[in-house]
Amino acid sequence: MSTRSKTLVTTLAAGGIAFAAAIGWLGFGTATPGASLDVTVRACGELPATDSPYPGMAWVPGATFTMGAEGTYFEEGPAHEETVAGFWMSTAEVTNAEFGEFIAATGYVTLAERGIEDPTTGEHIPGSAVFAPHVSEAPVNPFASWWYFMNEANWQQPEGPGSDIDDRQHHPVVHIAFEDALAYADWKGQSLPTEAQFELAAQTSLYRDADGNYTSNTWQGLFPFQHDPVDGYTGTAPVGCYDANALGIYDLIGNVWEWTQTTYYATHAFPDPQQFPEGYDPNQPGEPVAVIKGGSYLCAPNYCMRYRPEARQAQSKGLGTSHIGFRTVINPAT
Ligand SMILES: [Ca+2]
Ligand SMILES: [Ca+2]
Repeated sequence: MSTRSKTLVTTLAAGGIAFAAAIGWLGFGTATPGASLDVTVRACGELPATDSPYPGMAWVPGATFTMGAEGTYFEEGPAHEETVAGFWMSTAEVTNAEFGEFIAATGYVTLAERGIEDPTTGEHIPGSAVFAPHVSEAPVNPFASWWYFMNEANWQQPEGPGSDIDDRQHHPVVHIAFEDALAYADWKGQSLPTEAQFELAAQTSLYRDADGNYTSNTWQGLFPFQHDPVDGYTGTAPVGCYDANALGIYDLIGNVWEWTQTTYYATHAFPDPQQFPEGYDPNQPGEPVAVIKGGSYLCAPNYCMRYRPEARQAQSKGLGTSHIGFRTVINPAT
């Protein structure tokens, strides 16, 4: 363990509730998470132009649909009727190139670069959560033993110092905290999707097609030990590598999880959300949490079947990771 990581562990042990809740479930150390990433066997072209007044955006017609599901994961229930007005949605996840334009225009510094504040000491610790695949089949912590807080990991060096995005300009940007995604959306004059908007837009997005072909970037093999690049990628893929859905929108399922603006509660029928205005996740009570949607390249049938439109997960607003990105929407004036 590096000196800096030892410092971080010590700091965490003495830290306040919010800081501990934000990253307390992470491991620490000098993992080499980039070792198995980016086995590229699939060629990806430029995304086709959209028939839209907004470049790169597709129209999602308003609808009343069944949101949520029952019988898979508790937090997806209850299934219920939801009505969403029509809106424009980016056909792709925000890429490193696009996020770089935002940074160049504004000088914005992401939360991972500024660092997570330890409320006890006031120290800001730059870094983010990085996935590090396990190398043995020894029993593992069912929640998080493959996640590490990597000092100085951020969107420009996704696996920490020494890594870069030179060859990933068209990959989705990662290590984006909730406030970073909001800042980008504001700069564009757009919004983050709500959970209901995302779920409606993803109704025809598939994990595999009727013939069994992979139509999104997920994990094949036994998570987290064995990762076979059957779908072409073991890390993030450039946006738009897989089939668009019926609306012409890519990667709503898989590649990276995506932030929504919706506050997370542990069920669609949470009894008293007003009591928890910052959301409630029983795995990290007290931590402000938002809903992320769509699953990622780390979702496998044996562990996380969240490559489905109704799947949802809580994410600490104050922490990006190496498998969470976002896209934006435009809501027509009503
Ligand atoms: Ca994959
Ligand atoms: Ca996605």
